[in-house]
Amino acid sequence: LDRLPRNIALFGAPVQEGAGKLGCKMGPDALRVADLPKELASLGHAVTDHGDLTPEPATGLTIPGAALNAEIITGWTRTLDKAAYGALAAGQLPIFLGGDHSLSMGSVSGAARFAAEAGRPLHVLWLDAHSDFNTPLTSPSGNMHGMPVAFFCGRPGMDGILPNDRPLVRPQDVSIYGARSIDHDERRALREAGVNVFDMRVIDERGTGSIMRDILDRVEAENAMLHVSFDVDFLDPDLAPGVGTAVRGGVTYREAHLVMEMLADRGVTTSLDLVELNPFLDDRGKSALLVVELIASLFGRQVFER
Ligand code: HAR
Ligand code: MN
Ligand code: MN
Ligand code: MN
Repeated sequence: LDRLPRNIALFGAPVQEGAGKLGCKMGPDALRVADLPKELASLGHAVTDHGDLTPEPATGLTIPGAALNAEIITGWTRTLDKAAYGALAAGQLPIFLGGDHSLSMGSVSGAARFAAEAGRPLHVLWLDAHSDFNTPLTSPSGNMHGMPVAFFCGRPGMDGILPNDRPLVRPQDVSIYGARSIDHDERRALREAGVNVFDMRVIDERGTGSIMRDILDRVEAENAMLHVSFDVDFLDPDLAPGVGTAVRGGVTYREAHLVMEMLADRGVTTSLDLVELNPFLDDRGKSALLVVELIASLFGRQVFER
């Protein structure tokens, strides 16, 4: 087991323009109120909260198709790409407190840029009810929180947001875990690209332990870096109602803890997003508190030391 103390850098990313409902911009503060920094520190990690980032101004962009608020999201993507790269280059483990899931366009791209320079592959574990593999040409909504996986895998249609020759993530290095809402064109594109999709039916059938073991064995075998992107709607909405796009039939309390505990056992996580928490839709803070509890498991809290 690897439970070394980490140098954790927290960055708030109060972006909500990628989602169809307002409220995600309160996410970073809700996670702070739920005591995320203190929980991480109590596990022995060094924690620095860098406060909230602000998006660069970005204008003059033309994106064909439906991409709502594309200039604001572009600004955030450029800011977050730099923050992720900079933190990793400084030997830190960055945690991005969202904010909607469009923020991963930047955080994952920055991690991919760092990994490419370090000569290591970047794997992505995408914990989500959705697969977020739309482009402006396939999106039924135009909401950019449904597009980040497509963006960092280099699907066409989002030119100019970051340099087109940037390091990408290989689709076969992405594992989507917890999916139960995939659009028609998205499904075909995921299959053609070779993204690993663990939908709820596969999770029911195989169980969390077997799937996570396979994902983590591959990370270790390839000496890959691992970006974990935690969309709160991967959890069942009875447990975590504070999300804008709830889909029933989600991951249970124990399944979610087991995902985190197995990640902690391997110590392979190198960067993390906490996204889609919408405090306006929450029930007395219960979703924020559950996220903090799960992140404590990811960073080493155990029921019984082994
Ligand atoms: N697939 C739908 C769309 O693209 C819904 C996307 C909802 N996305 C999130 N993030 N909440 O996972 O519009
Ligand atoms: Mn998502
Ligand atoms: Mn989602
Ligand atoms: Mn989605």
